[in-house]
Amino acid sequence: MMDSHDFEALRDIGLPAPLVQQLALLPVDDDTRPWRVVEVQREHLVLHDGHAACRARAAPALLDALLADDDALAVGDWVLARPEQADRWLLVERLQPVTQLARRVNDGRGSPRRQVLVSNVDTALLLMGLDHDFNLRRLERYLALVRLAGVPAVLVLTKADALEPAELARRLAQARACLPEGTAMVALDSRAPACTQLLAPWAGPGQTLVLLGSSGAGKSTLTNTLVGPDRGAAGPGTVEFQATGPERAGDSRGRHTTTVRTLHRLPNGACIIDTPGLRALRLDVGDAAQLDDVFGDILRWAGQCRFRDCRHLAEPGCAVRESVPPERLRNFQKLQREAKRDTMTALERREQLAHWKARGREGTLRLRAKRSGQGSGDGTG
Ligand SMILES: Nc1nc2c(ncn2[C@@H]2O[C@H](COP(=O)(O)OP(=O)(O)OP(=O)(O)O)[C@@H](O)[C@H]2O)c(=O)[nH]1
Ligand SMILES: [Mg+2]
Ligand SMILES: [Zn+2]
Repeated sequence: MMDSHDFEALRDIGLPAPLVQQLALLPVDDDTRPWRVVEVQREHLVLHDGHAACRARAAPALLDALLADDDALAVGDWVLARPEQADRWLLVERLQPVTQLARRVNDGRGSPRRQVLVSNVDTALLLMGLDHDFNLRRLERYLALVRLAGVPAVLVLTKADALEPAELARRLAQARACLPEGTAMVALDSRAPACTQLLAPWAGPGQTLVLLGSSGAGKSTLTNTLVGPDRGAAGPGTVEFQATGPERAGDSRGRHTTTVRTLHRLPNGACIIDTPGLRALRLDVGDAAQLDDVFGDILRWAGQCRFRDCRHLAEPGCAVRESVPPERLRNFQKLQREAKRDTMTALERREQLAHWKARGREGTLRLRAKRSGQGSGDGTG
């Protein structure tokens, strides 16, 4: 077992109590030590132990075992590694994450694969620009992502400096209406030092935050602001300055400036993970019913629909359609369809395909019959 000194340094970079217990139970020899994954590159990983960083590669057996479970290493993970070469470590074990944010991505072979975005985060800051980036349907998707992972979210509306007061108030009210009860919301200028104060309630010592949002929302700008100008004094951690994207004339959409997820330390002992803007966010829903929890208002109104099995499409007496904004309802139904498609088994998928093909054939036959019917009608009439 490791001495308490090491635990203290690890706690400094966010090691939570349940994982301290997991670590204490693992057989650790003199060489094998606990680390946190602070960066995942295609060819290597960067680990940190609270004192210093090192490069590592993952043991193939570990990668295979994770892959078999639809799982993968991610920034924020706690791992065990031992020295392999002078300047490289071998990652041999991954501790079971307390939380994991994941999406589904198409791997080009039909069924979408689960991709882990980050592990072991206490709070997700969902960044959305109050400018052209402002999109409530996308916000609902992000809210669902974090809710499915059981991670509390804070909506951070950036570029508050760019709006007239009346327009600002209107957008704040719209965003507020989309948030589940109890979800906090702040509006700020990511470049302003005041961000540190505004986000302090979620950035206490030992806390890990992740920044999520589309490209250009201001994630790297906010990371730099929170890490502060005194980067060296922030102590160990990846303290490189995060490159930020240029401001574009006409619109302020980003250009995918950040390409990898990286964990940074804040001066007060919290950790923050900067991420690249996601081009597509397909939810990783195990069961479509899980979405009910994200759209709690829809579920509540559904209890008052006239028909018990109301699908809120065209049924009379539908309380949901009367009370929920139509775009929100459509988004909910779209996410449900996606989730159902993703959770279909290969057999169900084949059956559905066969069904549609048969419908297509029937349609063609009907069309032909109609045409030939018309043809004969012409001849006799
Ligand atoms: N006026 C204003 N500009 C901002 C604010 N936040 C970010 N910006 C600008 O928006 C541009 C994009 O910001 P980034 O921090 O690079 O965006 P990002 O979310 O990291 O984008 P990706 O790395 O591409 O995912 C930069 O030019 C920032 O200076 C803000 O609150 N107000
Ligand atoms: Mg960035
Ligand atoms: Zn209904």
